[in-house]
Amino acid sequence: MHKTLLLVSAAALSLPALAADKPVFPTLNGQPPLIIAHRGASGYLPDHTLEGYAKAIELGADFIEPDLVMTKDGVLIARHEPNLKDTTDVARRAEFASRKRKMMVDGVEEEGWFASDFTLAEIKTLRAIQPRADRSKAFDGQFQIPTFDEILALRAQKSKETGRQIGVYPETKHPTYHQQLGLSLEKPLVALLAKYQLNSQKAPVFIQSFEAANLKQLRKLTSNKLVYLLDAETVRPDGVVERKMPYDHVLSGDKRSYGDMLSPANLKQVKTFADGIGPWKPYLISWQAMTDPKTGKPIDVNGDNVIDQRDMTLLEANDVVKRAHQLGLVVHPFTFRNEAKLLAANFQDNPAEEYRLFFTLGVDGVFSDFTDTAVATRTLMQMR
Ligand SMILES: [Ca+2]
Ligand SMILES: [Ca+2]
Repeated sequence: MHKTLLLVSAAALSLPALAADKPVFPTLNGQPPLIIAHRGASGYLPDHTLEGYAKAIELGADFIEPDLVMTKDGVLIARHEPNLKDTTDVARRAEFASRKRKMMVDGVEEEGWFASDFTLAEIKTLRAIQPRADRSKAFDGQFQIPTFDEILALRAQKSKETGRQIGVYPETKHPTYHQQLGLSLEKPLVALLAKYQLNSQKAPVFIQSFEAANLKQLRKLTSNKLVYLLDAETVRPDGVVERKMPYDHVLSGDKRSYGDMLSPANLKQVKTFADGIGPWKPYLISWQAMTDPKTGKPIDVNGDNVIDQRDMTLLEANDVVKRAHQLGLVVHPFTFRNEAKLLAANFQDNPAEEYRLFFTLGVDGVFSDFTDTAVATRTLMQMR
């Protein structure tokens, strides 16, 4: 066991060196990478609130990132899931007890309270709560659920106040599910962007989706830039990223997984309907566990009695960023977080090292829960 520990601490020191002859940020346009405030300032305040987005802007975010679902009366609101049970106080509201039910979301049965069963007026009586057990609950019950309209108004106001053009990076959540409910997200989304003069290719906007079919629909409705998100189930102990099927592919009988979409031929196809990709981090730099040769199970390398990211070591970066850039696609991986248990052994509990590695690789932006850490690391690298 001691030998294993020695091996890992040696590996932990081996982050790629910065080559002096290379640009600091080898992005597609040569500009520093964008800091995208994932769900607002979600490391500090409950996800998807006006207060959270305002805080992220204050911390220096280039873009704020609302996830969009729809109310019963057809209003776009910001929530990570159509199911309100984990991010609002709906479960504690006696007046809504009878709304609890089961629904199929992308082929998976869920129980809870669904946005599509509530009017906007009802949604406005709810308050946001922190969904992650390891983050502060101090702000639970204080903030309302914002509409996309309110978010765009905040963006306009903050752009004026700060003199920076704050970008907006809306995601269509479960677009097929919403279409099947008769609550399509696309046209209201495009109309609201137009209301705020953001409906052009040059506007500081990226629209993102986990469904290629949805991006193809959007391409016909808008000239805004589009980003194809690539999810996965997990990373196996040997570093292979586990297959996950996009729901639109499941419905159309397309056998390609998200990972398959990164092959040279498929990435060329992605370029026909998107301006960029938003891959889960291991699609660019994977990691592996040290395994027990007898059981094949991961070993608790740092000896803290839990197996987590700190027991994983990074593999070499692959060529996805390079190939995407050759096609003219930007690359915005997700999600960067400060918590030590979410950082591979190589980063030695320092989230700045993770940003540094991905910025050096040439990513064009990062989805971050901690805008301040991302901005600070980018600033330090610029001063090199
Ligand atoms: Ca999102
Ligand atoms: Ca451990």
